[in-house]
Formats: sequence, structure tokens, C-alpha cells
Amino acid sequence: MCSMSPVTFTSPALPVYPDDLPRLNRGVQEVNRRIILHIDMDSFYASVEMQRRPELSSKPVVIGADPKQGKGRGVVSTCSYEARAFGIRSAMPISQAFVLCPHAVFLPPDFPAYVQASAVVMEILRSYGFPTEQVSIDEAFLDLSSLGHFASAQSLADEIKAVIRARLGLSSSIGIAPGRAVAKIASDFRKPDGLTVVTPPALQDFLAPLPVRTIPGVGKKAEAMLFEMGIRTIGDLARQDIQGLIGRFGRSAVALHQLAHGIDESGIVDGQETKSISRETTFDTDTDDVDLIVSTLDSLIRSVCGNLAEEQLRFRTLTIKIRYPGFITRNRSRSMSHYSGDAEPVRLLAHSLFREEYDGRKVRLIGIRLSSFEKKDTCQATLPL
Ligand code: TTP
Ligand code: MG
Repeated sequence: MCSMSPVTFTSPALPVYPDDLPRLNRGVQEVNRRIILHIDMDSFYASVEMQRRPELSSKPVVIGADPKQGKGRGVVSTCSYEARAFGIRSAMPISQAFVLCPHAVFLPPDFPAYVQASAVVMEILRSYGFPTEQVSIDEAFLDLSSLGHFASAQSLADEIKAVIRARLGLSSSIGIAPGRAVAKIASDFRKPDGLTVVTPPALQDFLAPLPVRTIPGVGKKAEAMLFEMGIRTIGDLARQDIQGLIGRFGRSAVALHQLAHGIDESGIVDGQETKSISRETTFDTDTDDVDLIVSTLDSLIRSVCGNLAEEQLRFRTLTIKIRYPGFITRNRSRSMSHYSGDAEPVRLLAHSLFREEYDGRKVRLIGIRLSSFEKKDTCQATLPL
């Protein structure tokens, strides 16, 4: 992985808003006091494998289902940047990945190893004492506002990257910005091993040329709708009349428009306590192949169970999420009468909820969430389901 020097955007152009958008003006003053850091590990599962097996270094490595010489079912979880050069991506059918790069090293996921590495990363992040919010297995936000200066935040980011590399041999990418969404966009701006700092005066110049798809939450469908309105970049979005956007997207357009102006009001939710453990996969192509959907679900189940064991938790409520084309999302939950920390109840319950909910249509996304937890050491022996 190549190393990149930090980039600081320091354009003096401050956003100017029409008089009828006082809320936006207020927002920019409030938000500019914040310094938010977003960190995301690079090709996480693949990097953990490559770190513990030096012979894999610089090779295309694909983590996911068994490709079975191109006949395998299931999807790619992730792959090394060397494999990405062949066009392989997360959530792509493993058979397609095999066609793109048959000589890649294909490995099954080892979730306990990834959960363990994640725990070390999060421990390092929390050790600095700033409000910290873990948002997935390999990413987190830190609120560094108390540092007062972006330059200090940048030095801390350098240190965090170095400490993670020294402890785990893994590279990460960091974005620092006055808001959460822009910090996330910035961490993805230069991957792998990136560090991108966007200071308040540079917000709009940084965002303007980026494709609308880089905004967290803007998926294929919203992107297509924006394209229809002639909006391709975040700059196009900022110039768009807010009323027209609300007419098309409803109230969510306000947050989108504010973000295009560099205003992002969401903060950090600090808290060690796990409220839910969830995983989901968006299929590369919508599919009604039940074997593929179920094997993907099984992979998600193994992943949440690894997390459950690592955090020493028992759960009581399981939710299955199925998204069909057209953003039609169905959730089905069931709570057990008792807590369980075992993998088998998760599998049985997830399969049963899937059978009840799935209507045979093509599926865009499958997900699973565990919630209602208690710590393992505080509860009685697991009852049968
Ligand atoms: P990501 O951070 O999205 O991806 P990544 O860390 O592999 O690569 P990047 O350098 O682009 O950040 O996801 C973190 C891990 O979550 C990833 O290593 C594997 C897992 N994952 C899946 O299992 N399925 C998926 O569809 C995605 C996107 C991730
Ligand atoms: Mg990552």
C-alpha cells in the first residue's frame, strides 16, 4: 500500500446563502466550531489476512465464499487493493470475481480474527479520551473539537495511524472535517493510507467537484434521480433551488442541500454500550437466487456471532432486513423469551424469519441485526430455543 502525504484544503471561499435560508447561515457558524475525525481501516478483512501471512503481501487477495473454480455461490466480502485493480469489489458474486482474476488468493472469512483486530483498533482510539463512536467493524468517529485547532487534529491523526500500524501492522485512512458526513467523505477521498483534512473555509471547494454518490446515504436510486435533474456533483446540488429538491425528495432534501453547502449538524454518539450488532450486504446485481441469498445470510450470521462472542453478550431479539428493488425494505423481528449467546439459535431464527418474509422477488440487500443484550456473566445458562 502506498503512503500519501496529508492534504489540507485552505481555500478562503466562504459559503454565501440567500436571505431566505437563515437556518443554513446559523448552521455554518455552529458547525464550524466542531472538529470531527473519521477513521476507516483499509481493505480490512483482507489486510488482517495479509498481515498474518506475509507470503500474501502484494497479491490479489479475495475474502468471501468459496469460488469453486467459478461455480461457487455467495459473494465477495472484501478484497485487497491489488485485487481491486482487476475490478473485484465487495458484494460481487464470487463466481464473477473468479472470472476477473482466477489466480487471486481466495480465502474464507475468519470473523473472530477480524473482531479481535477491530477491538484493538477501537481500544487504541478510545485511549485518547475523546468522545468516540464506533459505527462498524472497521470505522469510527472521534469528536476532537476540544483540541481547538485542525493542525492539532492532523498531528493526532498521524499518531493514530502510526500506533495502529505499529500494534497491528494495518493501514487506515482518516478524514478530518467540521462535520461528520464530510469527515466520512474525506476519509474515503484518498484510500488506502490516506489523511485528508478539510478546514472550514475549504469545505465547499472540497465538496463541489465530488460526485453526488460520495454523499453517505446517496445510493444508486437517489443518484439516478439527481442525474435526471441535471445534478451530477455536490457543487451542482448546492446550486439547486431547495424547493425543487424538496418537491422531489421530501424533507430529506434539506439535509442533502445543507451538506452540499458544507453544513452537517449530526454529532457523535459516545457510548461503549452495544445497542445492536448488525451486518448487511448489498448485492452487486439484484438476485432471486435463493441459494445465493441464504449463503450470504449465513456469512452475515457468522459475522454477527463472532461479534457477539467477542463482546461476551447474549441477545434476545433478531431482525431480518430484506430490501427489494425500488427501495422497498421489509424488516421482520422476533424476540425470544430468554437470552442466548449461541450461534445455532441465531441461524435457526434468521432462516425462519427469512422464510416468512421473503416473497420470491429479486433482492437488492439482505441484512441481520441482533439487539436486546445482556452481558454473559450476568445471566443464567442458555435455554433451548
Ligand atoms: P469497508 O470499510 O466498506 O471495506 P474495506 O475495509 O474492506 O475496504 P476499504 O479500504 O474500501 O475501506 O468494510 C469493512 C469490512 O466489512 C470489509 O473488510 C469486509 C466487510 N464487508 C462485507 O463483508 N461485505 C460488504 O459488502 C462490505 C462493503 C464490507
Ligand atoms: Mg474499511
